[in-house]
Amino acid sequence: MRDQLFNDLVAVGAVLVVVVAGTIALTAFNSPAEAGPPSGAPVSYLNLSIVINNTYSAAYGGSGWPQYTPANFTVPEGFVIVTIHDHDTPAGWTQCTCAVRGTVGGTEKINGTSVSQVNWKTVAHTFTVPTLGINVLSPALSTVTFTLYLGKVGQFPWMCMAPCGGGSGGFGWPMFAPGFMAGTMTVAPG
Ligand SMILES: [Cu+2]
Repeated sequence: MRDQLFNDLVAVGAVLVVVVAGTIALTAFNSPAEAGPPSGAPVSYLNLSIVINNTYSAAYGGSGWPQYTPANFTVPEGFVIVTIHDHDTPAGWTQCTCAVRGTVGGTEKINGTSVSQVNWKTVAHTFTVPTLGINVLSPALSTVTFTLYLGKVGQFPWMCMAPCGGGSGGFGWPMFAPGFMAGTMTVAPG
């Protein structure tokens, strides 16, 4: 009887240790300090710019339209550190939930400061890959960096979800236009 009670207590203790250790491990993984790739891991780099393309202003009645350059690109599997140089102004996107998703650590750095949530008033564009659960917010006139872990090869469409186009509410061209606010990220074997 007494031995059974002792064994039960040991079992309960073991479960508690596992739960506490797991919580500590998860907390460590989510902390901004762990937002980059592990030290020593192979890393690739991807540089994107969001520029104002004036070529299309006459045809579409605007004073230049924002364009991701490049919009179609290839990166190897594994850890990729992405930089976005955003040269545009805010989109005025009041409906933005503005939560960073799908990056290593669930964060992005805006001009060197790590955040998991972004002020909607600053947001000009997003880099969103629905099939990979990636959502990064790009504030106006900023430099954004974040780390992705890409675990499978293939072609993954990305798009900008901020209303950065013309038309009512800003959801007109070039929103979702391939080569401007949409494209394909190809993940090649590492
Ligand atoms: Cu956009």
